[in-house]
Amino acid sequence: MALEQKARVPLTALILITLFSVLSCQRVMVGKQVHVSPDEGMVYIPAGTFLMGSPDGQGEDNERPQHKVSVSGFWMDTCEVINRGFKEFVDATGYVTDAEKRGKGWIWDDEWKEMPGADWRHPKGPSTSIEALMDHPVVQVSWNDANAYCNWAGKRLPTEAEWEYACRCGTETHYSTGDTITHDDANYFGTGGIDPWEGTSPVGSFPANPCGLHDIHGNVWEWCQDYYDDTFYAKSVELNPVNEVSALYRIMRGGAWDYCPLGMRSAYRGADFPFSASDARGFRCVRPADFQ
Ligand SMILES: [Ca+2]
Repeated sequence: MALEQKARVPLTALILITLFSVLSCQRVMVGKQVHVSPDEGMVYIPAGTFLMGSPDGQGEDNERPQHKVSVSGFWMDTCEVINRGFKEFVDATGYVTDAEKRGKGWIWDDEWKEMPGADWRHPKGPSTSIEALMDHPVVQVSWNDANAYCNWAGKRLPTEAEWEYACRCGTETHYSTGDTITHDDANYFGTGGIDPWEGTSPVGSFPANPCGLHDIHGNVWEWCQDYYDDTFYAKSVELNPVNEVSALYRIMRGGAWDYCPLGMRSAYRGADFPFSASDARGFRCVRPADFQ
């Protein structure tokens, strides 16, 4: 976690080793006339090819070399998984999260600290609750927890390539909004524009990217399937790459409410231990196109 703390400072980031959608999302999707699955809250991302990572001279070392990647079509949650959805999972299965087992979770409170009693029901510690946050993304979930939820929902975590492909949605700029991003586009550190939130925001509070995905930049970090390897881009296959070689960290993408715009770039790669949970980490799931 010290690595994430370090990565909050934009220019130090060597590597950032450093359900169920709410109604607002469904309305936006219909308005954009995108494909909507029978399982509401997902959007179809058609197969295609894109340039993954950052070109020479841009981004972090671990974002290069920029390379061509082809991805098969898949369905993706339009929004990050919310507390209401995660509660359905826990109520149905009795699942106990890593933070609950460990009795603590990381929180941002002007500095990173490991808070006893922080878990998904108590995002910042025992005195806090999710009662008024049911449409906010679930946080204090580890990679293990996110993976368990997706499996229960008949889905899986996106690969890092699927995530970046869907985030870019045809764009080659730093963000899906262009080379800049503002508080009218996403929830990140501080407030301004249509972003009054010092913490998480209700999912779908900001415009979707061109593929119909909300909060793909900001709000909470999103766990991805891959193990983290800072040199993976130099050796990955072109079609549906995923790093399954065991390593210490798992990938997370997209930046969060506590983070600077740098970490929200489409190419930015975060990572942490698969058991680690914080009040800025969440996820969304995908489903293969041929899923029946
Ligand atoms: Ca904010």
